Amino acid sequence: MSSASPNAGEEILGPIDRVDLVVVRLPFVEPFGTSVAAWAVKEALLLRVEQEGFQGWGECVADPDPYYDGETTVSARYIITGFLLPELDPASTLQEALARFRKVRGNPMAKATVENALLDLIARRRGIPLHELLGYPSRRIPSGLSIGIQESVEALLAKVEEGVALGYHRVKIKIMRGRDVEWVQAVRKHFPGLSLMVDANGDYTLDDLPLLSRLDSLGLTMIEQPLGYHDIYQHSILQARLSTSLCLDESIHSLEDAATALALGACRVINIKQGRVGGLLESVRIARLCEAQKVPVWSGGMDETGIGRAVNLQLQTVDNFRIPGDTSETRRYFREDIADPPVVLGEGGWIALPPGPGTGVTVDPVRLDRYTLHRERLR
Ligand code: OSB
Ligand code: MG
Repeated sequence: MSSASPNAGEEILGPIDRVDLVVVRLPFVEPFGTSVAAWAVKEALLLRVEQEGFQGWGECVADPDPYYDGETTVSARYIITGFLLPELDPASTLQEALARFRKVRGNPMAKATVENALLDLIARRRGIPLHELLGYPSRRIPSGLSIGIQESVEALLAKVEEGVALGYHRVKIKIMRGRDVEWVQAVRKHFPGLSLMVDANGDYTLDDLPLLSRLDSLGLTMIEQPLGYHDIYQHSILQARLSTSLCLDESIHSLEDAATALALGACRVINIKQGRVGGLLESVRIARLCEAQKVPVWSGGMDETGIGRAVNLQLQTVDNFRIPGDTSETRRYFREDIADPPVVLGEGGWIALPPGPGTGVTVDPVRLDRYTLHRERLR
């Protein structure tokens, strides 16, 4: 196992010359739906920090609505401007700044936005890629598709077919009450050997055990977040009743949550969304805790623009991110994106990290302008 660079957080931050918040809204190629809601556009809060000509970008994974998580673009702006940025002291290190963030309870998505922007800036001024700053060598990244709720079984089969043809390493399909067992059975029947999983985004309860048991015989690699979005304990009861691995997403907001889930046997896999757990450094800690207990992790997506998508790629160089995540091509979501290069599948469905310092992507100012809803200069 490589060791996370002990000095990733030991850089003196120095004075930040400029800080901007930008809200972008990009149309999706097609709406993306979960059991909870459907989104037709990607609206995201971006944080840009500039120092001596170097830029760092952070993309907040919160939506404008609280339908995935309680944090929103508006709450994140409030926390970032009112409580996180004021804690940044030019004379302190990143680690010291993050330690001061601890007095701000919750709000991991807001914290991750600031941490991402600063890590990107630090990596760029050092002239190294983000994965190197974290202490991990480059490697090729497996691909994975997340298919939103579809209108019919036929539509779902067509989407799966398309993903398989493109060479995705695994397919995840969203399920919800009324669109579950029969739908998954149909996919399994047509694609017997496919690495297939489902994500319920918390749509079921323990009363649904008979239904969930029917999913258990379909050879799924895992069932993601079947029960309540904040629950760990009931998942431990369900996991004991199923042979298929459960994977927690929404319920895990920190290293402590992950430790609780593992101790209770609530899941055998964890979906790490770096934004949901408060940033890359907490993600690395969770990945290591899981590795020590032989629990695999994977990188979850929040249908990010090119900025967040690149961060998720960099994170997957960390040991224990061995299984495919929600890591799909940019063009599945956006006809046009704000950062280059786009994520594309290469030979065998593998994805190459973009070369270059920081996240490896560059924000295009013209396209950024085109999709900007509003911006504010904070410094
Ligand atoms: O539950 O994993 C989820 C997207 C938005 C909200 C919740 C989820 C998702 C995804 C990831 O499934 C989609 C992607 O980034 O490809
Ligand atoms: Mg999920």
